[in-house]
Amino acid sequence: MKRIVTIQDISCVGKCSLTVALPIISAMGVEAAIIPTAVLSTHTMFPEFTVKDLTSEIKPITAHWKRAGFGFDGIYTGYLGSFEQIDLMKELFADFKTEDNIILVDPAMADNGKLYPAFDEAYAKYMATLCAKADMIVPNVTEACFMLGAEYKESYDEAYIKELLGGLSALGARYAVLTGVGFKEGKTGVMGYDKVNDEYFYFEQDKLPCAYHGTGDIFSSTCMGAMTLGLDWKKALTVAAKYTAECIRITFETPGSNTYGVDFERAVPYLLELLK
Ligand code: PXL
Repeated sequence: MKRIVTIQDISCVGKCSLTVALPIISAMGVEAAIIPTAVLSTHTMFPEFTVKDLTSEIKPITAHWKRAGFGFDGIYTGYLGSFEQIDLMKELFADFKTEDNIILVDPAMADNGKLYPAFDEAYAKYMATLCAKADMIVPNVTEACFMLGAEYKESYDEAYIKELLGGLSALGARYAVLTGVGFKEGKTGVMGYDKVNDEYFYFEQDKLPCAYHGTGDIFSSTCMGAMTLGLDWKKALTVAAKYTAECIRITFETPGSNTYGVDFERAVPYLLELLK
């Protein structure tokens, strides 16, 4: 069985980071080892939340894993909390990267033109140095702009997106992927660039008139699972985008659904269909 390790926070209520990565990756038939970087009562989009930082546990955990000889087919980082945690992830990559495994970095830290409450521009620039060490990176347009110091635009053309992809790709990862990319009214999608084959890929879907937190984490978790299962990168992006869209659709169409995260649980059968 394939095994990945994912390193991000646990937001106890909120359906993001580890509480979506674990169930999704497990449902895909991939073992998910975790390192929780912090425990929060909810994600940081709630008006109030508690945080217990777990940075001091990271090194002891990875040191034990090294002694035990554990290896991983995938390494996936999401929301992190500090410069120190970014540095620890660089060490973890150096310790557990092999020729065959894949490192996916989701620089989860911003959306809709704004950084999340816990972060500033210096953090975003530092996150770019972690992206440099990945095989695949999956920022949204906001995160890409903060990392590259580029102007954030709400409406744009393909040239703008390709320029951002060029900047991201120059950081180092083979696959640079931008999520939430729409060129037409009512459409959204994902666009990626594979620098080894000098190839772009765009997959577009209908955009629903709603937005939820945690959808980026659903996309990256699915993408990590699919890449680990050996799907071609374009197929992995397509599966991840379709599943994310279905989670959003199910949530949007159910009166009374929570707004803090999507009902990804109810779309798991659809995800498994996509993998057949
Ligand atoms: O990637 C979403 C996310 C994860 N973890 C925490 C968050 C958020 C988004 O706000 O606050 C703690």
